Amino acid sequence: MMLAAAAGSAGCSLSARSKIAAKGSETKPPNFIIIFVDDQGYQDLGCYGSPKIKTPCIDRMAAEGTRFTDFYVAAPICSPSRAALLTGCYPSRVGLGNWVQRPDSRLGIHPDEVTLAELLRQKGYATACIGKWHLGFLPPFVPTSQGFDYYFGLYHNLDLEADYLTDKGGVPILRNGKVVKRPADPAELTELYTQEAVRFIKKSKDRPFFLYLPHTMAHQPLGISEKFKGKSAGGLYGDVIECLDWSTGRILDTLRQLDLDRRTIVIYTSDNGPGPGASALPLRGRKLTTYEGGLRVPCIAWGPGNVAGGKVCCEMATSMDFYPTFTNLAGASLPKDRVIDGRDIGPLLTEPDKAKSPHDAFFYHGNLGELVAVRSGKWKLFLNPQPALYNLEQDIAEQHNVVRGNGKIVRALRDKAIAFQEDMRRNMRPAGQVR
Ligand SMILES: [Ca+2]
Repeated sequence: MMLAAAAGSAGCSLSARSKIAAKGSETKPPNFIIIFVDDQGYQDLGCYGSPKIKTPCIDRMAAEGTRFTDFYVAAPICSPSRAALLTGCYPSRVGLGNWVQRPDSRLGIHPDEVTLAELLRQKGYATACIGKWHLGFLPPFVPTSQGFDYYFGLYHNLDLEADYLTDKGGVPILRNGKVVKRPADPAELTELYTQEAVRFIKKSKDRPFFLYLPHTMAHQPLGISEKFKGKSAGGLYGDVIECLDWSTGRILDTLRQLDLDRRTIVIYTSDNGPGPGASALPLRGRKLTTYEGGLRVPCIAWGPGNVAGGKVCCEMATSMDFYPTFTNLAGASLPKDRVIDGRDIGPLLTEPDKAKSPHDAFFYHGNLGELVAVRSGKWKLFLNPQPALYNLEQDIAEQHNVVRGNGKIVRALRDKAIAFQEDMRRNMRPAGQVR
């Protein structure tokens, strides 16, 4: 068993509490909620072994659901990771591998891409994005142009980007494109988003819905309200995570109160690894790197009756997989005229003990979209500047380069990378661009 799988709290090793049952999921397709926090470290939840930060609501979510140890996002940086989640593709596939969408960016997801929100909306889902968008702010690229009926939040980051916008009054909070407040205060955002999310769930309770909740926290600059300030042993960052835990608990409680818990699948994960002050232990590296700490993130799937309870899944899965998985669960059809990199991980959600990863390989891209490494099974090969091979099963912290004596494995992994690049060259699509 991998170290991370053993590092959980007692709650995470509970035996299955809820047997898989079709009940409640027969008549209507399930609702989907993706809670996509920002820059959270692999270890920064109780159920992933945090020594200081307390997350009882998320730990309970893990105890009632399935916790992934080998879950990857498609980029170690915000915007490409979000593009991958919503298109089911590696960021380079859709022309968005390069850094983030800054306030001077003219790019966004191409209107010809069919986002997860668009696919679900075609099946009658109510769709909302509440939180940090970061995928372009020009009219064709905003959430309400990309399949979301409703949007509340920030198009931008609050760090350096705020400087670009200072002379305009800073980064605004928007509701469907209209300014609600300017500038946004990081201390208020988690609670505001939560309030909006609960309102959307209540309003949409009688129809299938998709809620995408990309929190602005825990990205710098951190902020926290008086209610949560100084509560965590993990400092300001700990306070921020404990507030995200509270928020997640509010959402799960709302689902239970409305009797939607058996009809809803909730995902909790992060867009990339941690920034300064957070921990990806036992992984090496952090945000912006292609060590495990940059792209391997916590991920919990919850949905009594739809997701196995009390399980830890050590199979490889990715954020691109929700696109085909949720599309299939909703009875919608995937676009057939293009490559989709995500795979249906439905079996990992329902039978994590038996099912195998649908991925032969995962490809690690850097923050400028460059292909850096490939993983297949337990082996990870860095391709440049010279090959470095790690056995992640024995060496989760990537400390021992075992490239010597493993020429056959190195060649096999390199072949996969070359084939992937060839395919990418043939089947990549442009970003949307406003000139
Ligand atoms: Ca991020």
